[in-house]
Amino acid sequence: MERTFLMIKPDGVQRGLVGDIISRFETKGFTLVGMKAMTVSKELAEKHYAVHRDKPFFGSLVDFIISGPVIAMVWQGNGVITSARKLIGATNPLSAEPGTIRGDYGLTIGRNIIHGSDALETAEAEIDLWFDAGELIAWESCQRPWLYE
Ligand code: DAT
Ligand code: MG
Repeated sequence: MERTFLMIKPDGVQRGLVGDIISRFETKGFTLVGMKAMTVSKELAEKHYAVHRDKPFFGSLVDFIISGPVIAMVWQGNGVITSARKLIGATNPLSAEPGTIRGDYGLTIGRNIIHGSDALETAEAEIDLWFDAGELIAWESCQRPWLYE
């Protein structure tokens, strides 16, 4: 089953949005298979955003991610990578549709509340980067027959 890496950024934690955000993925039908509250080291933040290292916003992005606790999560389900990106909304919250997390809660691109992996390869790499195998659980929701035919 497909898995993705989601991370509620420090602004989402500080603003008390953790419960609402988790609820959106839970009620969609996805399964939470790993979660931890943590502060992020500079090294981990730089690795996670390595693809952006030459961008002008890289330094402020890393400083933001290490500025307070985050909630790192792995979610599982049919089409979860693309679906989670849709539930999250466009990178710039002002362009994100109402009903999406960023569209409902954000105002600026540098405070856009949550990260979600953008493709199968990045999801696998990010799960490996953020979690040890022993931190992920294998389980099946009792809702499964009512979510999948
Ligand atoms: P996403 O988080 O939607 O995958 P991304 O991978 O293009 O977006 O960029 C990673 C993060 O970097 C993004 O969530 C916020 C920040 N960012 C992106 N573009 C930016 C910009 N033009 N100015 C400031 N921050 C930016
Ligand atoms: Mg991205």
